[in-house]
Amino acid sequence: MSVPQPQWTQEHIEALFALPFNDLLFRAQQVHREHFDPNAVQLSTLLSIKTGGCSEDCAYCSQSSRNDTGLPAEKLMPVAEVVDAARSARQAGATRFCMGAAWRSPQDRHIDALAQMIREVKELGMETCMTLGMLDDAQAQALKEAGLDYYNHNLDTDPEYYGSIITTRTYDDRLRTLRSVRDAGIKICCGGILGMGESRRHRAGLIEQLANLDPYPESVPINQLVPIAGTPLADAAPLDPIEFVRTIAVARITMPRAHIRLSAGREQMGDATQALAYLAGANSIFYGERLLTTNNAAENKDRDLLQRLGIRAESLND
Ligand code: SAM
Ligand code: DTB
Ligand code: SF4
Repeated sequence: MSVPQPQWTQEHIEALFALPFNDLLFRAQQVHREHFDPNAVQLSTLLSIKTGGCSEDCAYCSQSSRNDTGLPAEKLMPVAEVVDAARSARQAGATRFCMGAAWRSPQDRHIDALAQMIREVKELGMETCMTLGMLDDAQAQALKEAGLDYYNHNLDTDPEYYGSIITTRTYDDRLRTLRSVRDAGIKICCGGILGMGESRRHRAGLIEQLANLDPYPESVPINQLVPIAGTPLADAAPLDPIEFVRTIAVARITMPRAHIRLSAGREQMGDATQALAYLAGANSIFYGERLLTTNNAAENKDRDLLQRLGIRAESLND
């Protein structure tokens, strides 16, 4: 029987957030060094395999059909195109290929094609990740049988703030999908978005939810909102970069063995903020010119920054 992990209370997490910045970063860096090479970063590349026309009402998203963003709805991409993109990502140095679809949940008729994508990307020697919306037990099981390594499904924000961002699926729906993914034996990639007008208490609440998942996710993407014209959050006030870095540090301390991914929003972030985020314990990034529907930091800029920081890219043998 596995030993239950310690529970993080809201008070404890808020106390971490309130530490003097240097004390918080020092603690985060200590925890980081106990579990990881502090000078290594894991590279994942994203591909939108089914873009736009989504039925959900996520207030941040370019792909919701309820948001007037001018993004055309597309069909599921053919397997061969997905595998070509994965090959290019591998060539560029990514070890994991993350395939995202703008669905509330996949339909059973899609599962064969999705399984084929997983098998062929794995044959390239890459880790596979998918994010397709809500899954039931049978769908999670089918993806696992095809060899899926990770499933991304974010909690996005604090349960209390959640209702002002999304109304078409509940927090419990999300937790149920995470349970199906866990039960199928797939590793979990689960995080959230900062800079949606939430308060520090809400940021602490998101970390509390993530850290108390038992076990906590293997991979935790911390996104900074990419404001999209035509969405309700288009004009959200930008988040203080120091607060962003604090959140990374608290995630590192509360989820010591997780890869904490500096995710969306890096294109809009200065080098110094990213450097601080690495110091705070971030050890994974999305790498490649595109996220799903928006631009990512350019590959040459990333290589340059990592080189200036003396950080190496993880290989599959790490
Ligand atoms: N449709 C699926 C779902 O929502 O579960 C999968 C794709 S969805 C685009 C994946 C995640 O991307 C969202 O949960 C959200 O955390 C993140 N995301 C989407 N739009 C974003 C934006 N404009 N800025 C930052 N993160 C964003
Ligand atoms: C995650 O947490 N962030 C990624 C991935 N999981 C699927 C998506 C970021 C999307 C940013 C906005 C866009 O490009 O549409
Ligand atoms: Fe759809 Fe996912 Fe965008 Fe929400 S985040 S609108 S579920 S694609």
